[in-house]
Amino acid sequence: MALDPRDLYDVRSLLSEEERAVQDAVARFTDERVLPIIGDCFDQGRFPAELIPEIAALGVLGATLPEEYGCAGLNSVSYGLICQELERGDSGLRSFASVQSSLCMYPIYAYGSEEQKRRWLPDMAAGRVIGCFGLTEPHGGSDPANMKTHARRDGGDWVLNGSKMWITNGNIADIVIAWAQTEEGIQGFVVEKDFAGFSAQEIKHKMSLRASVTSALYFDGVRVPEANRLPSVKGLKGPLGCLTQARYGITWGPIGSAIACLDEALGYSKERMLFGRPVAATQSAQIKLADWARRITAAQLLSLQLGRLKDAGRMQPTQVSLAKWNNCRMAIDIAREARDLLGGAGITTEHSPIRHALNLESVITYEGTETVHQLVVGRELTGINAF
Ligand code: TGC
Ligand code: FAD
Repeated sequence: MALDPRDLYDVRSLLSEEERAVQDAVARFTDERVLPIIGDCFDQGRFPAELIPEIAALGVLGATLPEEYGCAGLNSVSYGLICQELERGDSGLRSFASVQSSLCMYPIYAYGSEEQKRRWLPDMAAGRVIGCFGLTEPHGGSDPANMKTHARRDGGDWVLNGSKMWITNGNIADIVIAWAQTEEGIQGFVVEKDFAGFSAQEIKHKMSLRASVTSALYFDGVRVPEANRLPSVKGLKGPLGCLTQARYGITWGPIGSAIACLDEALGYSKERMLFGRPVAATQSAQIKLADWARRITAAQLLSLQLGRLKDAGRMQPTQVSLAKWNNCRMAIDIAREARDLLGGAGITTEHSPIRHALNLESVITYEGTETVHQLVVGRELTGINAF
């Protein structure tokens, strides 16, 4: 029996029926609704916001949160498969879903009051309220402990001043999960877009994640009621706890990008006739294709085991760092090499590898750069903090 080039080790046989059904539903959405338009969206620098209601209807937003808040109550492996299938379409769509689910709905769920959960989560699951996550600041995203944005108490309210940089969804968001330094340490606030003194400015001229909105956020004396402070966490572990959730999903996403590139280069190299034979008949092309399949297979097994550990409540941040580092590196290398195998045709958005390669420049940078994750693993092994 021929093996599936997208899944040489039949990892799919390790999935439950529900996990397969989730994967199939999102795969269908990507094939039918994303792939036909995404090259143009990337060209035009446009996030396809018209797809948000369909994404929400698939149960993607806040997928792992409980049904009592309007969410799908899926397990972490299903959430990973969602990320993989969305990113097979484009990293921008997976980014949208990661930010909404892991960086905005998760902190409201994990650190918010019951009232905050009931107020925001059902509307966020339905895509009626969009969130963004403001942690990174212009002077250095890798070191969020050096946070300048601050909030001070003023009567029953808080007053926020500062700015955030490189914020996904910034200009389309109804709420910001904004992290600010306070006298009691870093705290999270839900800033609503029409609060006086808040503004967002879209970042233009991006060569990466062009089908995604990225913004700078400004807080100029923004008055935030106490009811919008996330009460159950203080300190850097608040935002870092959200990053662990999002980074977990990002270990799966680039597998989708890499599969898209393998698929496309495989098809192209079988058709492209050079020196009287298909490019796929050359040893150098086959070695490349085989090497990509090897790296994709390893990444699939890594993320699946990570997901099983997460569902068993045993996942550690260092394990997430290793998988985020490995899988982003795997995917960006494959996307670049697939672009090469397509020759000149590989430089336009008619084919996906260059789009994926450019997107992955962001994916390997955000949610902790490759260096940050290497140093997290190094710290775990040696017990020495080299940051
Ligand atoms: P450190 O001393 O290690 O830790 C401070 C406190 O946090 C706890 N902690 C974590 N908790 C949960 N998950 C993690 N991954 C955690 N890592 C640390 C830790 O236990 C401690 O708690 P406590 O109770 O003892 O206070 O902090 P550090 O300053 O040494 O951290 C170093 C470092 C470099 C690892 C950290 O600063 C870091 O991860 N930097 C990278 C920042 C980053 O990834 N930013 C991402 C911004 S969001 C984004 O990019 C969204 S893109 C989304 C999209 O579009 O898809
Ligand atoms: P810097 O931290 O300035 O890093 C510069 C270089 O220094 C990197 O190569 C880094 O690896 C290296 N470096 C850092 N520390 C060390 C060290 N100790 N030793 C050696 N080298 C080191 N942030 C949010 O808060 N919310 C979002 O929604 C969001 N979305 C994003 C979307 C996009 C498209 C992009 C590009 C970024 C987004 N980010 C977001 C920001 C992202 O998390 C940061 O870009 C990332 O954390 C790196 O921070 P920086 O860009 O300031 O780089």
